[in-house]
Amino acid sequence: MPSHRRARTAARAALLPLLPIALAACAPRANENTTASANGGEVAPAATTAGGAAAAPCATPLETRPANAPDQQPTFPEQTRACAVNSNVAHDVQVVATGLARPWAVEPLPDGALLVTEKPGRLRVVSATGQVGAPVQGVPAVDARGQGGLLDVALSPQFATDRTVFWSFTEPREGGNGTSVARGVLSADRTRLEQVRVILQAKPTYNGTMHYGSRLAFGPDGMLYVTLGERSVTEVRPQAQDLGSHMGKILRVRPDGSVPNDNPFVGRQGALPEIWSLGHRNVQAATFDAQGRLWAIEHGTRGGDELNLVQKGKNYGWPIAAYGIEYSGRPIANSDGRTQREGTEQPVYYWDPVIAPSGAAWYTGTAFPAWRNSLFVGALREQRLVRLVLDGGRVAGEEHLLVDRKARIRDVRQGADGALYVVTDAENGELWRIAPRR
Ligand SMILES: [Ca+2]
Repeated sequence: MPSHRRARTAARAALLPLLPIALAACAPRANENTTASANGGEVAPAATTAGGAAAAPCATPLETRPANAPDQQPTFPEQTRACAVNSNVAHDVQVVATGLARPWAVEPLPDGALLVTEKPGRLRVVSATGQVGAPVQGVPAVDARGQGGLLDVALSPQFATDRTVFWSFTEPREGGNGTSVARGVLSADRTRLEQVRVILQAKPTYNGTMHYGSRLAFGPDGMLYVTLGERSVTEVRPQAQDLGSHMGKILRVRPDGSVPNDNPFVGRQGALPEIWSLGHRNVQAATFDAQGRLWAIEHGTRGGDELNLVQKGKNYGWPIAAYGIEYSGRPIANSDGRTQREGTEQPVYYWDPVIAPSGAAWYTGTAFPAWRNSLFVGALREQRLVRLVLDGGRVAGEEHLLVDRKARIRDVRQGADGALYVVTDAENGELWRIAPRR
């Protein structure tokens, strides 16, 4: 958005003489009682410090509530509490379908129908007019206890010709369970999956019910990226730093599950070759932008939900460097309270207080010109759809949509019609279509 960038630069230049005042107003504690700007689409200038502790990002941040972790500071000003933006986009929310059991993912099909996973283990086709089909046959059994179940679903990049579907799920195994990925061919009548086979099994098997990840995203390189969790509990979370475990990793495999030769840890003694990046907590969003870059969002502890730009072989810190505090209120056990550590990457953005992010999509459609190149993120705990505006690799603005609906948003995807599709996390979950107001 060049015009937007110009406006921002001009605004920053105009405000330069006021910078000391802005800095004073931007001390993080002072933000708690300020009112977010509710009008104007402009992004206010970011405050920067001349060395020393980083300032809060913005004089009018959207988030003004007390932090979960009040003692932590961002590493750079735009890393948290972005400026409030208001796109003033008139949109309608159409309830396409109801009665979906804990829907976890929505994946638009080319003809306007949608695939929806239900966490208890069912995959359904919902027609463009909202008819919910019977469960698609051929889905292997899942362990649906706790956070487990049938999770993400993705179409093959060649779906138009190979009709192949990929899905992630909590696989019941000897001694516990684990995140696995399967593929199958959707029958022409869309009633069953054929030639089903599991192509990836995250190791090791563990006997728990939390932090499975998992989103699936195909990159422009044709590879399948799989996000995972670290199974949450203190005894296993250090495996997020262990290249001999898939826990807390993002993996990259060919569509048949085999390992590409150019993965970063191929040939390293003791390393699992599927690993693309490490040091993640529980990654439930993954989406490629128009430049082919992978963005992933993970659940943090209190005060530590993260947006990361995921790069080959990089370490994203968990649990040895992380924002947030333990649910007990203590510093994160394995990090000694450190938010930075050499050899680990900083998140592009973090939410404090947390929103509990799940599902994300870069918007590239034409139905909402004002939303082009925005990153949409579903929020469970905060029950809204978050829109992030990025500028130069930093978050320049944040807007919250669908707030009045008070629903946990589990996934968001863009349809072929340029509308956004959302599923809500509930026993009686819903599928919504967000389209321009007519
Ligand atoms: Ca991190």
